[in-house]
Amino acid sequence: MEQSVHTSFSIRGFEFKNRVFVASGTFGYGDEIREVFPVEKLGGIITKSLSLKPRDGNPPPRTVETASGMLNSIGLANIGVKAFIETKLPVLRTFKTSIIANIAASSIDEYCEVLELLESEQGIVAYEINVSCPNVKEGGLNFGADCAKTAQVTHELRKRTSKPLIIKLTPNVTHISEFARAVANEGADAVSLINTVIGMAIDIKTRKPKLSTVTGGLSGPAIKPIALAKVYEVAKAISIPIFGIGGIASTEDAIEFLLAGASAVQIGTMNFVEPLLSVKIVEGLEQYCRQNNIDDIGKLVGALDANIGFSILQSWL
Ligand code: RRO
Repeated sequence: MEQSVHTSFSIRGFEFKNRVFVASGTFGYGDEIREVFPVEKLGGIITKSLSLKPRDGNPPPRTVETASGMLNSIGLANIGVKAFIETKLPVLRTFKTSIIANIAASSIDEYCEVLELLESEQGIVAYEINVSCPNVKEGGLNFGADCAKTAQVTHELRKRTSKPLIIKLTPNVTHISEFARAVANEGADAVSLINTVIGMAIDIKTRKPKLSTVTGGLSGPAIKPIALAKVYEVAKAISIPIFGIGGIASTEDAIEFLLAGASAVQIGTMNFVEPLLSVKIVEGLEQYCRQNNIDDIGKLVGALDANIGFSILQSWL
C-alpha cells in the first residue's frame, strides 16, 4: 500500500487541504477556469486583487516577455468588490477548495471598506492584503514600502476580522524582514512574499519603453533566487507562516521554498505557461515525500541545512 503523506496545514485554526495555492492575478477570479481545471486539488485559490471601485487598469502595452520571466503593468484592473460579490463569489462558493480574497486599496479606509463588504459574505476563508502592487500611483508601494503604513493597515484590518489575515509584501525594499516583523506584531497571521520586482525593458528600434508605464513588475523564474533569499530572510525573523512566491516552475522549486522556510507556496506566472502546473506540484510534493519516507510535507518547512560553509571551504582547499 502507498504510504500516506499528511498534506494539510492550518492558519489561525483554519485548515487548508494542502500547501499549494495559485497566486493572485494569475488565475483570474478563479471562476473562468473551472470547466477545465480540478480546483478541488488545490490548497486554495487567491483571487485577483479587488478594489472598492472597478478599475480599467493601465493603458497597453501592459505585459512584455523578458528572459525567463515577464514584466507586467496591469494597474490593478478589476471588476470591483461589489461586482465580485454579485457575479463571481456565487460560483467560487461551490468550489471544493479554499478561496482567499486579495484586497488592494489606495487608503486605509478603502482597505477596511473592501474587507468589511467581504466579511458579510459566505465563502471567503481568508484575506491576502496587497500592499505591494508596483503599478499604481496611489496605494501599492506607497503603503508597502513604508513600514509604519504597512503596520497601520494590518492593525486596522485585524480589528475587523477574525479570519486569517495574510499580508503580501514587496521585495522592493532594503530589509523585507522589518516589514514582516511589523505586520506580525500587529496580528497578521501570515505573510506572502514576494510580489513582483520593479523592472523595465526597452525597444531599441523605437527607443521607447516596452511598457506604457515605463517600469513594471518582473515575475517568473527570473526572480526565483531573489524570492528564495527573501523567504529565507523573513523565516529567520518571524514565526508566523510564509507563503513563498516567485517563479516556481516545478516540484523541485516548491521544495526549495519549503526548505527555505515557506509553509506553503503560490504558483504565479508559470500558470500562464503550464495551466495545470499547480496540480502537478501538489502530486509531486506527495511523491517526493513518499520517496524520502517523509510522512508530513510540513517536515520540509525550514529544513534547510545552511551549515555548508565549512565543507565548501574544504573543497576549495
Ligand atoms: O495589477 C497589477 O499591475 C499588479 C498587481 Br495588483 C500586483 O500586486 N503585482 C503586480 O506585479 N501587478
